[in-house]
Amino acid sequence: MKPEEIKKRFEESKQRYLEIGVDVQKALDTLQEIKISMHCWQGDDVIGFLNPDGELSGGIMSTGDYPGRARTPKELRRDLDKALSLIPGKHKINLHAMYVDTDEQIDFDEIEPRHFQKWIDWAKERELGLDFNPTFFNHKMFKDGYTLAHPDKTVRDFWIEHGKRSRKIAEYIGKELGQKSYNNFWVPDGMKDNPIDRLSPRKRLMESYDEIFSEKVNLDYTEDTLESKLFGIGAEAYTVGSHEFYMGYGISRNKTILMDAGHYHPTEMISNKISALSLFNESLMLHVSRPVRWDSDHVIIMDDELQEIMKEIVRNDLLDRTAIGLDFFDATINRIAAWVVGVRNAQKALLKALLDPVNMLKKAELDFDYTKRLVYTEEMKDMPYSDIWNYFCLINDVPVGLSWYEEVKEYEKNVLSHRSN
Ligand code: RNT
Ligand code: ZN
Repeated sequence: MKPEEIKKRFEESKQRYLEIGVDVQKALDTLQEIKISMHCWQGDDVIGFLNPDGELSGGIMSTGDYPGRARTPKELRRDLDKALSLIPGKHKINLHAMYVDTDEQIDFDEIEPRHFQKWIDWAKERELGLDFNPTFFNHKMFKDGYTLAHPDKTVRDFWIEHGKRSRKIAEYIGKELGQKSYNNFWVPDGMKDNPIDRLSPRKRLMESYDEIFSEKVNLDYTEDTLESKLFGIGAEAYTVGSHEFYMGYGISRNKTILMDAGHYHPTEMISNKISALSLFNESLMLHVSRPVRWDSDHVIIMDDELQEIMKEIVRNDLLDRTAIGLDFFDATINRIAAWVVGVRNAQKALLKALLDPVNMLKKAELDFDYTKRLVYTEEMKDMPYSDIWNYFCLINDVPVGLSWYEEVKEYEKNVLSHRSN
């Protein structure tokens, strides 16, 4: 489509939204400000650079052998640059401790801000934010299914030190980049079969966290978040850090709770949890993911739950209090396409939510006019949001429609296909 055509369609569609009381310009201005935290681990199948020959452990699994996996920080940054050039707006990259960029031989209990300086310089140059995660997997000290909840103090202490250091790094990143670096704690600890003692590991996990968080960090620069889970491969019967554990921990310790869309029972939706949590937590972080029958971390598509999540954030006025991160890893498709589809979908779902006549719908509901609520929400599904989206891409100088895919194919031909995995 030519730019004139895109603009013409935009003007026409804008008019249609106006007729039902929706201010399209306001929606676009809001969307422009929303940062998505794009997870770096889609680019290399969650392997990292600290222990690149190790096995992926901790109950997470990336399947597929599509060529072109990034094998070095340089390759990963190049791939991220490519993906970001096809996504409208300014965003954040979500790093894990295992993505260290250094020639020094270091372990998780030795990491320091300087080991991430190259990432920080790269982000600074591009005005990107960086979020962070301590890595509690892919390592020999992930022992007997445990990290912070291990019965052996030596194991716990190793990971406690790692957790403490990760907070210093996130604080440094936030200060350097002038935007807050969310630091997310997720541990895989659990048991394959039914435990006798469910309580003691949870008590140990709680005490390990208390120790990690006993050191002060500057909250202008970083914020700790805590991610729960229902089960993982090898921890099918029991996960120490369950939802209730983290709800209790987060609320009693004033820590931010992170909800991953794949970490609940199959019919349990995080969209229905956001409003309740928002009453008790100052802020909230999400890992927007797509479970297919289990926590499979598929690329997010424009399904009902993605739209419902974004609607909840928009309708409840939670944009300023919700950090939106993505979490999926598919190694059966082009990894850059996976990022682009995922981030663009997150943005499109947000745009759709922003283009709803929310005030009118809220009023209809308060008036018990559920007929009107149903009629309008169904009609909204036929509204031409894609004309607004295309215009948003145009003014952000990124490819409109399918043309981004051509660029990814070019990149695959020229760059990715020359990598041996
Ligand atoms: C695992 C969690 C966690 C990880 C990343 C790599 O089940 O979802 O968020 O995916 O930390
Ligand atoms: Zn997650």
